[in-house]
This record gives sequence, structure tokens and C-alpha cells, in this order.
Amino acid sequence: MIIHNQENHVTTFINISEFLKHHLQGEHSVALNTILSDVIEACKNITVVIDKGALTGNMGNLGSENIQGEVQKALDVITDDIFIKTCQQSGYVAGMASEELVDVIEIADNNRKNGQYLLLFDPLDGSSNVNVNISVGTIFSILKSSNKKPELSDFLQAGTEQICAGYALYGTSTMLVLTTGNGVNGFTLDVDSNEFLLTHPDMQIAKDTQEFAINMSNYRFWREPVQRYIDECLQGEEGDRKKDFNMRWVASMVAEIHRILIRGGVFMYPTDSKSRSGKLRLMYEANPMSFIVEQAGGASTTGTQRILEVKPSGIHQRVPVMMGSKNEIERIAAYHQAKSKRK
Ligand code: P6P
Repeated sequence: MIIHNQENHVTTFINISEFLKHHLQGEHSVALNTILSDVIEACKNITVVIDKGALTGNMGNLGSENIQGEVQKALDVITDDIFIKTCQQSGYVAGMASEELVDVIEIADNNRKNGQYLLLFDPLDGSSNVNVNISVGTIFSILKSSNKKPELSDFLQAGTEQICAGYALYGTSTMLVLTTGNGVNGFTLDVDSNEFLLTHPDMQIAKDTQEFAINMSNYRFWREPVQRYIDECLQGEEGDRKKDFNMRWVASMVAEIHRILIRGGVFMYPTDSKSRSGKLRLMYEANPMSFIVEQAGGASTTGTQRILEVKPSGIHQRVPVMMGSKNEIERIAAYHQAKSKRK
């Protein structure tokens, strides 16, 4: 328990480990408590590295490419190392998968004596924003493996199988937001105590919104249902929607989804004629964020299917992503359905 006293206004906050002791119930509670304490430690360590910014000389590119064919930043590799080293010794994590590594990571026998959980993560989402000082984040997802010595096939589970998902947002403050299937809760890192404190209990996404997030430069590549939805938003009060819309695009999914959790909105990275299956990765971006969004009362679709029900075919598989305020996402899905009927 931490007490903040400002101008004689005393607020008491519960820290994340106290919260998890009461919040985690059921068969996975001991394992999750242990795994999450390592994830929390990793995010605290990443915060330290991010906060130093250019002082550490880690702002540049490595000249290498990751499995995604994206130029790797020094911080991509540094944060990936932090996450792996911090989270591989709990005895519960039997395997890991990272955006930065081609293959799944096997965990040594003596490090998985307690159980077999799988930890999938994007260690630094939006890393191209780091050298321009815009918010970035870490996204993680936890699955149960049926195999003590997990292989790739053990990771390829639909998003509905996740037992935990969360993100760290390295923004104007560092926050950790997570769900274990019983609502969504947000914690702010108190730099004085180096503790994550519960500041956003039971986060809920507004069912309606007047704010959309999409990279408009791809407009000519989108399919008709997406162009129709965005056109109507841009027509504002004079158009069918009879209300004006606002647009945001941070180019950092964690920052966009966090904003949507706070004030509603839709986030869209649809398929386009450039990248047929979309840009965002299913296993460690779309699935964890969809779990969080749905647990907060929102919705998440590929346009034609609930993202959490997509059957994975590869650990780095990409999917089209549209998630956020439920009523808007249902409208977008209806436009896709209407288009498929007209074929
Ligand atoms: P674009 C970051 O690289 C990311 O994976 C997401 O975090 C973000 O929403 C998207 O890509 C940004 O893509 O094409 O606008 O650079």
C-alpha cells in the first residue's frame, strides 16, 4: 500500500503484487503470480533503458533485419534480451516466442520444473518511435502448453485460449495494463517506490466514439468496406453518420489501444493491396490486445472474423486488425459482410 499526499489530499494505492494476490483465482493463479512478477520486473528494467533515451547511444539501427523484414533497432534487441533473461527462470515458463526471433525459444529442463506455460511477446512495439521520443510499449500473452517440452505447434492456439494478456506503455508515465479474463486493470509505475500502483481499476471502453486511428496514407490500397467507413467518418455531420469525427495516428499500437481504453475509439490496420494479410502479428500483438479490448467491453475483428477465433498457422502470422468501441467495430464488420454479399 502506498500513500500519496498532495496538499493534504491523501490517496492510498494498492500495489500490483497485493492486487494480484486477491485478483488471481483458479488453477493458474500460482503460476500467473510468479510469471507476472517476472514480466513486471522486465518492464521495470525496460523502462530504465527507455528513459535514458539517447544518453545510452542505443537510438540507432543495427543494420540487421528481424524475421518480419523490418530494420532492427538496438533497443529491439536490448529489450528482447531483458525480457528473455528476466522471464526464463520462474520454472513455469516452458517456452517463449518473440517478435524479434525467428524460432520459438526452448527453456532448459531445470527451468521448467513447475509447469508449462508459454510466454509470447513483442518486446518493443512501435520501436521506430523511440528516437523521436514518442510512446512505445511491450505486449505480452500467456498460454498454457499441453506439452512439457513445447514445440511450435503448442504455441499455435487461438486467442480464446489465452489465460493472461497485457502491455506496458512507456509514455508520459509507465503503465502496465493487464487482463486474466476477469476485467482489465491498469497500474502506474511510481518512480519513488518503483512499484506499479493500481490507478485504473476495471477499465471499460465506451461503446460509441467519434475518434478513429488509421494510417490514412494507405487509403488507395484499402478494400471498399474500409474506404466506405472512413469516407463516412470524414463526411462528418453532412454525411450518413450525422456527426463529426476526429483522427489520431501515433504509429504505436500500445499507445493507440491505451487511448481507446481511456476515451473510446477505433484502431484499424486493415488488409490492403500492399500487404494482403495486414501488417500486425496475430500471436503477440493482435491476440493479446483483442483479449484486453474484449474484456473491457470492446470488440475486435479481422473484418470478417473475431480475431480471438483465428486459428493460427504460423508464429509470425499477420492479420488485419480493427478493434475498439463495440458499436463502431460492429458497423465495420457489417460493411465487410454487405460487401461479401454483393460479390
Ligand atoms: P505504420 C509499429 O511498427 C506497429 O507494428 C504498430 O505498433 C503500429 O500501430 C503500426 O506498426 C504502425 O504502422 O505503417 O503506420 O508505420
